[in-house]
Amino acid sequence: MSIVKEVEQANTEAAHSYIDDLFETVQKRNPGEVEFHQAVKEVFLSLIPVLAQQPKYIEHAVLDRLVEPDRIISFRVPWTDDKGKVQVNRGFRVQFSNAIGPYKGGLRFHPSVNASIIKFLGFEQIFKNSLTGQAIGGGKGGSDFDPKGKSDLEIMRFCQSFMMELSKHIGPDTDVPAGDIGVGAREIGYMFGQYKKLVGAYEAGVLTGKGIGYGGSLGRKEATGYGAVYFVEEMMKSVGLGFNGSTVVVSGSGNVSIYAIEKAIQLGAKVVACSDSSGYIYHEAGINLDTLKRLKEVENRRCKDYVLEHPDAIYVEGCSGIWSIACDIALPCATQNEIDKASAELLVNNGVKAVGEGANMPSTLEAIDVFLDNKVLFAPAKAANAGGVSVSALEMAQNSARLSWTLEEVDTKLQQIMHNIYSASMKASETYGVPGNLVIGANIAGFVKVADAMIAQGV
Ligand code: NDP
Ligand code: 2IT
Repeated sequence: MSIVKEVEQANTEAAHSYIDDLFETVQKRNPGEVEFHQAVKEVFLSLIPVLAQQPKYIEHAVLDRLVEPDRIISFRVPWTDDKGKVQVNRGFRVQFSNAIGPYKGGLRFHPSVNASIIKFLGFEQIFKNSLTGQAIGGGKGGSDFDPKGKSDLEIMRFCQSFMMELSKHIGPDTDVPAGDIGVGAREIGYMFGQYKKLVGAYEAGVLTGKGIGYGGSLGRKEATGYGAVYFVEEMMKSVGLGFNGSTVVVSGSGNVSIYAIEKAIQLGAKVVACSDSSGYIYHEAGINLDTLKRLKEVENRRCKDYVLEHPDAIYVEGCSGIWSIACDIALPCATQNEIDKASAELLVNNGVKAVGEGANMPSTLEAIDVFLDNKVLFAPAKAANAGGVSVSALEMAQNSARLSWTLEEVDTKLQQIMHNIYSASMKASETYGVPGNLVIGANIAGFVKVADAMIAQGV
């Protein structure tokens, strides 16, 4: 064994034991936070090659610092429902890292929201945002508020109360929230209105995903779904495949799913299934996007109702069965851990060629292994769904410059950003000896920029 190899081997062992010890600390310090542990574990395992080659990251305790958020804000959100009854929810904002820019990341309103969920999302956002090449740090927030079945006025009162506290911690150069599950343009509008009133100034860049008429960016609504499809298309092109002529399954039927479906159809694919948390629809002839958009974006109805208008489609109760449908491309765009090992095996056995994660952490670690072991082209969330936050950063840029770009300008920039993310992730995978492994490549490419900034800025 050459001296170089021996040094490398020793460093790899050092990296392994550093990661093992630190992961144990993370588990002890954050008991029961299983989603946060999962997100940290994936990043840690991916970083072993770079830690082995660049011991400076261990010496400067970069990861020890990164797993501890700058701060976690947790607060009471009292509001009155339409019956005049007082309701209390819990709000969160986790400001993880501002090493390369103001904290940036969405707000999620869903009954499952807790510290673990917000921390996993905030931790991943650090690396995702770095990958975009834009100057944005990592953060995330939300509430266990359940928007389902709430009236418009209840949503407004909740958003106003949520912003009463959140407003103390955010600002265009401090922390810039946006949407996520359960938070779209309506909720951002109510929160922006309240923020404006509280600070007494028109700080357009404090939130992104705003309505087009008051500082929002054209193309933000479409950005995550379109971006994911652009990314998967480029990944598939590298082996002579693509969306054209492919059969696609997309889980979820919210913001990310709808625009992933739209772009996939535009590229010549047939999208045969989508879902909500109650069940999924299978339409062999191809999902009718006009119907789906009207049901979901205008009428706020359920997937089940789609078959009333398309009797040749079928509806099945329970959302996880969607992965039993044979497809060339699977785009999980609903929520975390929606594809487990068994679902991944089903997809592989049915011949899936590519998987693109539109949602955050939709595949369990075991599911990712199944895809990689079976040579399925796999586009990890931090890379594939970064289009949303990228256009959010473009919205911030437009707000600062007090101008608005056309849809074509924004879309061209989005395509370029997704291409850059793909190239950077591929390049990192090659540099660190795992060519084509985009999980490792994306994590390393995102990490290096943040880590170098942290070292440059001192402890
Ligand atoms: P939406 O609220 O618009 O839609 C969410 C969709 O997923 C709905 O169809 C919802 O069904 C379904 N869903 C949510 N939770 C569950 C669950 N626990 N089990 C099964 N289905 C569920 O959210 P988005 O489309 O904005 O977000 C979807 C995913 O994409 C999330 O993981 C989010 O973090 C991620 N993401 C979003 C970005 C954005 O710009 N919006 C950017 C990057 C990532 P139902 O209506 O029944 O609840
Ligand atoms: O997970 C995500 O990247 C988002 N929900 C979008 C965040 C943003 O700031 O646009």
